Amino acid sequence: MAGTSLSPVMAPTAQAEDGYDLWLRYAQADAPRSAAISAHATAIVAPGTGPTLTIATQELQRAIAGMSGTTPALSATFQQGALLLATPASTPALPVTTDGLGSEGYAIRSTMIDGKAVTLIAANSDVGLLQGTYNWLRLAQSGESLDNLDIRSAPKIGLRLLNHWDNLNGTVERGYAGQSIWDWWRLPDWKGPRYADYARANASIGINGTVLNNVNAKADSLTASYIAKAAALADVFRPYGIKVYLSVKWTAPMELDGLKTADPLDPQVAAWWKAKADEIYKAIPDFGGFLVKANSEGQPGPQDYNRTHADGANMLAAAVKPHNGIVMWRAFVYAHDNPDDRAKQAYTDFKPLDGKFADNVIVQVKNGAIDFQPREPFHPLFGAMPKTPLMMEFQITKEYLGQSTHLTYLGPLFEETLDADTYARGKGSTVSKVIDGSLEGHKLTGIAGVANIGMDRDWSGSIFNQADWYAFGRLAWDTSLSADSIAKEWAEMTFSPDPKLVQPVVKMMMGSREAAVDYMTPLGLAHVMDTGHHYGPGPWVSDLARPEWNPVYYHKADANGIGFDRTKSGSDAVGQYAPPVAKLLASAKTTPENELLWFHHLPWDYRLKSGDTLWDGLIHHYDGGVRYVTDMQTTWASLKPYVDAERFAETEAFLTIQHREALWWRDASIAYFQSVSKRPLPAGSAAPAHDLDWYKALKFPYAPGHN
Ligand code: GCV
Repeated sequence: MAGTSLSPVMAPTAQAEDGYDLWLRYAQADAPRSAAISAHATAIVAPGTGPTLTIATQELQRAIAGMSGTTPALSATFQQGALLLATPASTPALPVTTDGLGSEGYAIRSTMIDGKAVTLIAANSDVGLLQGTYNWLRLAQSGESLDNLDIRSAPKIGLRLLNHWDNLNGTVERGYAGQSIWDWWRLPDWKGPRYADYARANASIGINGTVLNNVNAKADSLTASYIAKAAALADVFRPYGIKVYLSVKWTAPMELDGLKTADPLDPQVAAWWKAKADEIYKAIPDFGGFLVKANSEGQPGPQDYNRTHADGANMLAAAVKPHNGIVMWRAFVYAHDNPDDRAKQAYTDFKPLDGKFADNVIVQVKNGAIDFQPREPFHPLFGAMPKTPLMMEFQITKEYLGQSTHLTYLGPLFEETLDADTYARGKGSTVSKVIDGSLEGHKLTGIAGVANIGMDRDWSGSIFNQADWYAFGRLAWDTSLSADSIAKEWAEMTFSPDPKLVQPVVKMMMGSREAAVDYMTPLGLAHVMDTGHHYGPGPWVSDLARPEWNPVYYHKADANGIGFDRTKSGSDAVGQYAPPVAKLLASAKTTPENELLWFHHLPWDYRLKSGDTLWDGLIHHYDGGVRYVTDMQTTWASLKPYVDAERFAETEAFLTIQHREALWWRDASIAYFQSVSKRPLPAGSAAPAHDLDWYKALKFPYAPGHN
């Protein structure tokens, strides 16, 4: 019944604000909000006590207790103000239809039942009820009205996955939040509490699958012992509606069982994978399927046997098909012996394979054609393979965007790509419509984010990096959400709904990625990061074995100008886009200025829209990026009264690092480009603090995340 006092088991623990609770803090609300929450949750009525429903009801009790101080009881009967969870099976005469909600969607409605005003959360499944529960809690936490609710929500994208680049030895490739959270060594016997907390956080934002291991995979993850470990995790995640998937190494049949070949058309190879799939499904009946990085950056693959990516994917697809499994085949490929523009190679390899993939294969494409740069134009494969389901791969971990310490909110980056118009079927053919299947009528749909999660107490390496995980999940569930509204609800839940805090926080978040673009890679520059670890600037690097590993390959700066000519007079990468897009990109004048040097090599005197020369404009962007970080420092300092001491201090310290490093980026980049352009700095722009050799001499052999 309402008003039951807080049981010791459910009491929020008195712990430091170390970020462990993410956006699920359920801190005590102010009096009006607390009263509203109590009044709308006088009791909880749920249709059973299965594991998923138990998670939902315990989450409600814990949250409501935390926010209002009272724990609503579980009740079998309706009462005024109850929260009612129901499916058509549990409550045949539901006052709301669940048609169209699928197996994960939900409806929330304020309604009357038996003459009592209640809040109904309805869905077709327990997982849908859990999703509806999290939505209601989002409203309660962020201070939204709980009256007159009438919400319907169902995801358009089927596979909403995290990709962990976690290695079996506990390290994380491109991980900046500590060691892997998978304790492979002590699994399957020891399933620490963090696994359920991980599943809970993911479920709360609608993520429904996780690829446990690095795409640079070890064959060992397919041995019986590692399958048992993956199965143990699957058991923890299942009630949260989360499936597990594995990355596989192409040569696993050779490495594990001594087969002479990994040729996908060899019957023994196919039989090996079929037997392996059967073995996995015996241990994990709802196993999701395989993710494959093949013939990319030294990984083996079907091309080693003169077979195509489709040959490889289809062979694996046949192995998992009897179990309803899928194969996610990555299109992140570029070859050491291919002299063509790296940005063109994935399209060149995959476009001819359109229509050749089995129906349980989905091709996983990075948001841009190079590699998760601070800004990339959308990948030309989106819209170019109408007969093939394509899924998006975003990078949540910030390999190229300041790693753990820079505050660079990725919501705008995700949104920009999802909203980009491919023109594949005329205006309005957005990337979102490609990946949600609506453009070409595909049923198999997906989106993946390379996780930023590790053993750090705050999970993601910083409080603000949590927002990137959050934004990924929310956009995966509903690509029509705005980065701005997501930042707002994240800030409300992570800190407090007080507008005096939320408005400035959202403002600084929303401009922060653009600021990083400005101090790292303005005007469409890309991949000027230092070698290997990708931490900090290295635009001068020109001595690596493969041309496309060198930053000079990407910016092509010389005494006359800068930029990569990808028009017809250059690599003609623009020709890979649909004609209306290609036409715009063919001319510097019609190319969006923030992608200018991605597509064009231009003289230093080229006039930007601002009236600046390209050289002066470049410097002004570097200056603007640093200035933004200074402004974020000022804003954050003003928020001290509204933030707990721990999280305030961490963010303050990280902004100090970011400021120092933004300046380093600016100064090192200017020192280098000036050594090439020989031009004076525009009036008002300070000279770099050191000479170029000083920046070149900086080395970071122990920077994290680099295998
Ligand atoms: C997992 C980039 C990263 C690599 C990563 C690769 C990929 O090259 O630097 O660490 O490898 O992308 O996406 O496969």
